[in-house]
Amino acid sequence: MMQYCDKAVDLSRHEIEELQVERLRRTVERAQATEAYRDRLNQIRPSEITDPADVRGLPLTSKKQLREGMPYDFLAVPATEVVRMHYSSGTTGLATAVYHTRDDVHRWARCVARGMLAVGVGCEDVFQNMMGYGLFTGGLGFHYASELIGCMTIPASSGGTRRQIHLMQSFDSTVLHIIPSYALRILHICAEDDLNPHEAFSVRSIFVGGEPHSEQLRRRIEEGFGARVFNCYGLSEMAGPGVAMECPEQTGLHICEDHYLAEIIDPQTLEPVEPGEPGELVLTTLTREAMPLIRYRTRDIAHLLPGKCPCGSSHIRVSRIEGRTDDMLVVRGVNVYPIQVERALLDIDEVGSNYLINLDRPEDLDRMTVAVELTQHAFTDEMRRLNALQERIERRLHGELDISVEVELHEPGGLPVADGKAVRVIDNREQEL
Ligand code: DLL
Repeated sequence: MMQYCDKAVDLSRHEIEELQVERLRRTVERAQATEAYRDRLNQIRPSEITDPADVRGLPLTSKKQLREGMPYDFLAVPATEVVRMHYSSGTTGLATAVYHTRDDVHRWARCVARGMLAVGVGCEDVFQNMMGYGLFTGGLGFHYASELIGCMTIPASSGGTRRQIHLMQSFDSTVLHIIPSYALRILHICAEDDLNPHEAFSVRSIFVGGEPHSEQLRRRIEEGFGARVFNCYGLSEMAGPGVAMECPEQTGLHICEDHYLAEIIDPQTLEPVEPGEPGELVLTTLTREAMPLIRYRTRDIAHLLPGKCPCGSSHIRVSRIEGRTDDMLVVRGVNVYPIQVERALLDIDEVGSNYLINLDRPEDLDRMTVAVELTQHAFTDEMRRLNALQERIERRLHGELDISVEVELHEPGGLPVADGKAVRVIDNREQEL
């Protein structure tokens, strides 16, 4: 089979910026035709946009506005041109729909394919897609890309862990796409079944994304499978996976800058942060026809990594997602991000593959309890050592978070596992007020 190739990956900085200006003008024109943006953009003359930074003169778009504009206020094409919709469940509030024309679907596939090609995926690969197919974008987003490249594509979807393992063994899957917390679940089942993934599987590359995860979690998956793990970022509002993906250097994720214009703003002042500083990632679609979005506030916290990557690509890199503006917990007045808990826990060898943060408020005082699964080996240790381990984990969490935390130790597999994205926090404080 002829290898699919993507020329946009070689664009120079100058070429990228030229394209961005041209496409931003076109995006504003398209948006001006929608109910949602008509009034908000009526002062803007697209021809006066001469630099990508001019995007800052345009209004921001929030999830709340998307919700208010449901079902069709953001639609920029006649309904007959829409070939697909996805629906983002969202952990907070009502879901929102995103629409695509046929070309939108193709462009989305090309963004994902670019990231897959960058790390060496080719038509000889067997690609097992363990992300949910359906309204969630993780499954279909990679499916079309992998077929474009010419991989034999296994649309395994999520769940059914032993069937997944059976498929990996039967068809010698070489590339996986998986929610990171679910990858640990697979490793856990392998351990239960006495299966050594290094010997049983032929996997060499794994794409993970869809939920926040730490570098420590990536390393655990890499070691467990004996494969390289590449981070892939995206959100339904921007199509889905493929907004930004890691290259073999693994020093940040390259944004497909010919399709998305990225900014980082201070979520409080809404002003741009200093280059390289963390803040809220704001994205503008540059090529989407059906549903152009201008300066969409992702609520994801990250920083941009200016400068050329050793891989040669001029597409700017964004850091791993460091948290969300809406997942910050305030515990006894201290700001805590769930990802900090993960970082601290997974540095400890005895900690297994799952954890859960519980918050409640007995006697009007916030209490944070972290339920931690241990490895089989650690869990069967004598009581005295388990007590010492519990104290060690509590001290480590205190060091990372600056608040005292109670730790409960659980046996491997003892905590609930979600079918899709992991549920890491149960906050019962509101009900108790
Ligand atoms: O999760 C799209 C996706 C699927 C991306 C599969 C990558 C792989 P949503 O369901 O709309 O779309 O959720 C988007 O998930 O705003 C982030 O908070 C989080 N997220 C997605 N990818 C990553 C990642 C998909 N690589 C929300 N690292 C986003 C951290 C991620 N968080």
